[in-house]
Amino acid sequence: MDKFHSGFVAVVGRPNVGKSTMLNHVVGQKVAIVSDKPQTTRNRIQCIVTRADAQIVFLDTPGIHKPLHGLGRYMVSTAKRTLADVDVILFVTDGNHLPGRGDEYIAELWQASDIPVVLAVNKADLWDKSPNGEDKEKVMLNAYSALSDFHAVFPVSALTGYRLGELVDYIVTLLPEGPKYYPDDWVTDHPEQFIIAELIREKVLELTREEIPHSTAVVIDEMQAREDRDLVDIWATIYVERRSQRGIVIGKNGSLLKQVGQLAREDIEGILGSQINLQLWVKVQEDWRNKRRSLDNFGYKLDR
Ligand SMILES: Nc1nc2c(ncn2[C@@H]2O[C@H](COP(=O)(O)OP(=O)(O)OP(=O)(O)O)[C@@H](O)[C@H]2O)c(=O)[nH]1
Ligand SMILES: [Mg+2]
Repeated sequence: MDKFHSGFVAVVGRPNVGKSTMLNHVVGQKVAIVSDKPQTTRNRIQCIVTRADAQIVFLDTPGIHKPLHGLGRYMVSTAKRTLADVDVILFVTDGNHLPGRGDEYIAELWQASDIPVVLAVNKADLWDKSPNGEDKEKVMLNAYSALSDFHAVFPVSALTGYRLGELVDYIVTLLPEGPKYYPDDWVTDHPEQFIIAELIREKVLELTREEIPHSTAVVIDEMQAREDRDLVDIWATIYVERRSQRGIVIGKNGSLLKQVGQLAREDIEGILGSQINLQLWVKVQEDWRNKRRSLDNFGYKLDR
């Protein structure tokens, strides 16, 4: 029998380039939340792909940026530390824009290591393929390839799935022989409560703007299955940083909070496979992004 291959792949890049979208597509399920706002992912999120010949554990990371507060420092540190102990690094970039200082900064992070780095230039679906269109593909691939010494370069689209299969096949060739770390049907090793809190946060991100998405944290207070019927009660609290934000998240007559609850409920029911009753509260935790104890309580805890 052929040998089984397995290993860990750090997925890094600037915020908003499509790392989480890509991993959800590869796994075939929403494991990591996604939004059109930068700095959506805050923790390292495992996305597990198991095939007959291999198991790949992708580690989705927060977009690397210049941090302005304690939460940002936690996020960037999480992303950087993920680079240390993996078999492959997958560098994801936005092929709709030329490389910037942020990409250059990230490409320097692995200069001293000998871990193979694969470049995925994402959002290829936005390239103009008309006969008279400029050859954006060539321009972007050349510009990003010049940032570092890459093992391979793939133009991909996380949205359509364009060439993602090839990318994954290639990554498998870089993995060592190894065991199956997780059972076949696992897509992540995060507890259900983590995913549920993230899905609620995703809906707040989707429905709000400016500072609110960044000021929001979600905590599951309690989760309990009813004994007499197929229903799970979930109590969760959405934390914001200021009173004015609380009003916005609740909305006129509670309308925005209701929308958050409805959208989140649909997603959560899909994951749990049972009906849920979701009760949401909104509370103010002043300036929590700069307070160590709040960061710890919300799960943004660095080993110090
Ligand atoms: N057109 C297009 N849009 C994409 C593609 N991949 C991702 N996006 C969009 O880009 C935005 C950011 O996607 P995310 O997956 O949240 O990006 P991320 O890199 O995980 O961002 P952070 O978690 O903030 O670091 C979303 O609006 C996605 O729909 C793609 O291949 N094509
Ligand atoms: Mg993300």
